[in-house]
Amino acid sequence: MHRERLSPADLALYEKQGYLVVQGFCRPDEVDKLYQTALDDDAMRKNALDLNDQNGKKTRLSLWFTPGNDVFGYLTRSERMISSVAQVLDGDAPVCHFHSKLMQKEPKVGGAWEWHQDYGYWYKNQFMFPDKLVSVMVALTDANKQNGCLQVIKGSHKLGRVNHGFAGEQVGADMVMVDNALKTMELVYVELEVGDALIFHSNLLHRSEANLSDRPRWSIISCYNLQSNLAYNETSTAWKVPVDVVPDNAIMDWEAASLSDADFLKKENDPALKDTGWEK
Ligand SMILES: O=C(O)CCC(=O)C(=O)O
Repeated sequence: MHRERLSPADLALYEKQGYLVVQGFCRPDEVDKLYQTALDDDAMRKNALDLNDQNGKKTRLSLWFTPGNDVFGYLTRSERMISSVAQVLDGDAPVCHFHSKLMQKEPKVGGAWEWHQDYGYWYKNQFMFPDKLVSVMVALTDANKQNGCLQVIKGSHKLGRVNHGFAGEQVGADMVMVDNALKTMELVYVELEVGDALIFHSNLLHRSEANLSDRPRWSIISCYNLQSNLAYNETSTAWKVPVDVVPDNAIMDWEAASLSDADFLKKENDPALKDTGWEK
């Protein structure tokens, strides 16, 4: 059994708001190593996909499924990560890693994300239980209003799944429901400092604006599932494989592989991406 990282108050906040910020989740030296790897690793760059927002700005991401023996694998498999995720998912099945993505929102050109719930996408993969899916965003650079930090509607995970259709080339939530939600629920700009983590429920409505600043906004978002939560329409397999947990010091102390063997998402290999506007 892992050490419990989140307090009862943290868990109560997650349950009430649909999200939780954990300050200083990663130390500065760990973030430096992760960010440098993100910049330097050829595989990460070659496997980046561009997604157009409604204004034609491009949001860039690299997405892979199986967490490996690279520094990102060590972060996503770390004891601190998996114990926190196990606490919020609150079940008796092991935690599995669905996928991770490096979000690369470049100065002036990094595009917006329309309002959506992650489960708006994952429902199409036929995952059964949205409560058993969670995302963890770790800030590799500061994220603030100027560079297009994440915005959330506090408590919106309690709405249940909202219909999603296409918004530009992205999948977006039904704006009637979003506007209704905004009449009574609070819109929060989740500003993060380097190394902070945002843990958020798969039904939390969120979006982000374009990065119009002259600073990059990079982060890694890792998504987790409980093994008992079956997906009936998902071709990747990591989502049902228990994470092989590594100690927290692996990021700094263990020898790290490159991401060249990672199973990156490729548009041409994934029928689910056909016609969705994903560009290699
Ligand atoms: O990083 C962002 O700005 C938004 C990402 C997002 O909404 C998502 O990955 O679901």
